[in-house]
This record gives sequence, C-alpha cells and structure tokens, in this order.
Amino acid sequence: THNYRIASIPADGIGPEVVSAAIEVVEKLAQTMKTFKIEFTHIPWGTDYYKKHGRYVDENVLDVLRGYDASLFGSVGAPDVPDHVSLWGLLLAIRGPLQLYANVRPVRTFPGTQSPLRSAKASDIDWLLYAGHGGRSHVGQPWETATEVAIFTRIGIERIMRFAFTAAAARPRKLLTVVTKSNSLRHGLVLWDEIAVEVSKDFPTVKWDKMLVDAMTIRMVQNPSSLDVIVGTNLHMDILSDLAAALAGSIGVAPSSNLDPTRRNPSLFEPVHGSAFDITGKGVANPVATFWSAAEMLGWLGEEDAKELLMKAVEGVCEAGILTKDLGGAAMTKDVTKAVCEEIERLHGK
Ligand code: NAD
Ligand code: K
Ligand code: MN
Repeated sequence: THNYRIASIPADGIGPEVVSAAIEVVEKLAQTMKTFKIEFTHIPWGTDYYKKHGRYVDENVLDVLRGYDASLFGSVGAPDVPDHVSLWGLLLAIRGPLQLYANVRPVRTFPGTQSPLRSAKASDIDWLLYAGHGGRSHVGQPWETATEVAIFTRIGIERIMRFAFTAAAARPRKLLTVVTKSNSLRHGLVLWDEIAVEVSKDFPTVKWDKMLVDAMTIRMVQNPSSLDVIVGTNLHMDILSDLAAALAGSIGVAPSSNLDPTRRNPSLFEPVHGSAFDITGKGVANPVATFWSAAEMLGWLGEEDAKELLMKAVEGVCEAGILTKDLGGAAMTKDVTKAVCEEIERLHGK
C-alpha cells in the first residue's frame, strides 16, 4: 500500500475549519478502505506567521513542499493585511515557482441542492496562470499612473491549451470553449486565439468554439448545458469560476486543483473560496469544497477508488439534506463532516 505524505496549509479565516474537516474525512477513508496510508503534516504559514516573521512562508518554501506528495491548502487573506500582500506572499509564492500552471476547477451540482444549473451536466473550467507585471510612477502626483501588464508567452499559452484540449477529448461530449477578449485586448489575446487554432489541429475529435468573456457570462446563465470544458486566462477564469460555482449552488462546494501536469513538482489542492471573514469561527463553513479538493488530490495521487468513495459519500449526505447554510440547510461544519465519515463507513460496508 502507498503511504502518502501531505503538507496541510490551512492558513487564514475559515481555512483551518475546512481543512481540519477534510483531514478527518480523508483519515476516515484511509482507515476504512485500508488500501492506502496518508499522513498530514501541519505547516503554519499564513497571516499569523507573517505577523511574527515578516513573511508568509519559509525562505526555503519550495524545498519544504518538494518533501511532500501534495499540499492541501485552505485560504489566505486577513482583514488587516492588504489582499495583494497576502495572496502574493503565500499562494502565488507557491504556484508560480512550482509551475502549477493548470488550475482545474470542476463545477457540478449535488443532489438535494438548488441551482439554475440543476439540469446541466457537470462542466470543467481549466485556467491559465499568467504573471502580472507592472509598475507605478509619479506616486501622489496628479499624473500618477499605474499599469498592470499581462505577459503572454507562446509556451505558457500552448501548454494550457493542450491541457484543455486533452481534458475535452477525454470527456464524453468532447466540447471545449476558448474564452477570449481579443476584440479589445488585441495583442496577448490574439496570440491566445492563434494558438488555439494551431493546437486544435492535433485534436480532431474535439468540437471547440471561441467566446468573448462578457458574452460568456450570458451563455453560462442562459445555456449552461452547451458548455463542457472551458479554458481562459487567470483573470477571466477567476471571475467565471465564481459565477459557475454560484450557478452550481454555492461557492462552498467549488474545488480546485493547481497541477504541474509534468509531475516534476507536487500539486496543490484547495477550495476556490477565500477566508470568508463574515462566517469565520462560527462553525458554519461548508466543508464540501475542501472534501472535493481532497478527493481530486487522491485521484491525482492514483487513488481513484478513494476519490470515488469520498464523492459518493458527499452526494449521499447532500441527498439526505445535511446541508450548511449556504446551501439552504442548518447543518454545522462538524455535522456534515460526521455525516460524511458515517456515510463512508456505510458505503464501504455494502
Ligand atoms: P470569500 O470566498 O472568502 O467569501 C465570499 C462569500 O462566500 C462570503 O459571503 C462567504 O461567507 C461565502 N463563503 C465562502 N466560502 C464559504 C464556505 N465554505 N461556506 C459557506 N460560505 C462561504 O471571498 P472574499 O470575501 O472576496 O475574500 C475574503 C478573503 O479571502 C480576502 O482576503 C481574499 O483575498 C481571500 N481569498 C483567498 C483565496 C485563496 O486563498 N485562494 C481565494 C479568494 C479569496
Ligand atoms: K482557497
Ligand atoms: Mn477567486
């Protein structure tokens, strides 16, 4: 049996609440199935760590993470630290250097929950991380200028495009929508469009189309079942994936994988949502997004059966109406966690 070592980085806000719930569920899975072993090591990076050490992560952050098979992350961001400081200090300090370039955000509805997308099939959103690069000059002057320049490289676009076409080719409907904004962004996004055409030639079975990001928001609401796999830039997909999550029921169920498809570096798994200051410490955070992220992690590590059992257990618990407030229920984080653990045992015993 495999013995996996996982870095647990719960960090800020509701991060520790949902990550500890996910660890409980995954440990239950390992004890029940006995087909794999898994050991979580707590890593204290986050805003408290920053206030103590003046930095969000260890200096040797990459060496630390390379000692694990994967990371399970919560959320970074606190009310008293500017968001760009916390985000670049922790999450983006990991994603870029580890080349976790494929950010995969599956979206689906769960039984027993309400959604405009209820009738639609599951869809995947895969997005590209680009490096923000810019500067400010003449600070405080009337002519103060700030620029935010997105850098698009052929290699960067091509690898995420290939990843998306490969994902689409593996799904039953084989549809891919390339999200763009090449009417107004006529350099980077035109290159993006050109590379989509080139890469598509290697994937004759995939039926693909192109969509401007603004029109895409309409299509997601009005014709969700016409979508299957979606690929776009970091900024566009960050926005569309929150919309997709809300359409699927709640941001509280949306998972994400930050993958290095070459498998040279350990990948990172986290819920799409952030620190959720408004509900921190109340015990009402929906842990499903982190359960699903942990399931994706198990699948990535090769434990497909464990992934499937965990997702079946989550479905069963939703169907039984054990839902947190964001999904219209009254269950607490710990109620959902306990119910998923019991469902794992029940399903495994069948
Ligand atoms: P958010 O995702 O934290 O919250 C948005 C809304 O969704 C809130 O009303 C919140 O209560 C609700 N929500 C989020 N997760 C939930 C869950 N599991 N269960 C129930 N309700 C949930 O977004 P925000 O308010 O824009 O950001 C708050 C902080 O989190 C900021 O500092 C931001 O930078 C940070 N953030 C971090 C990440 C990350 O670590 N990847 C992602 C997004 C935001
Ligand atoms: K997160
Ligand atoms: Mn986001």
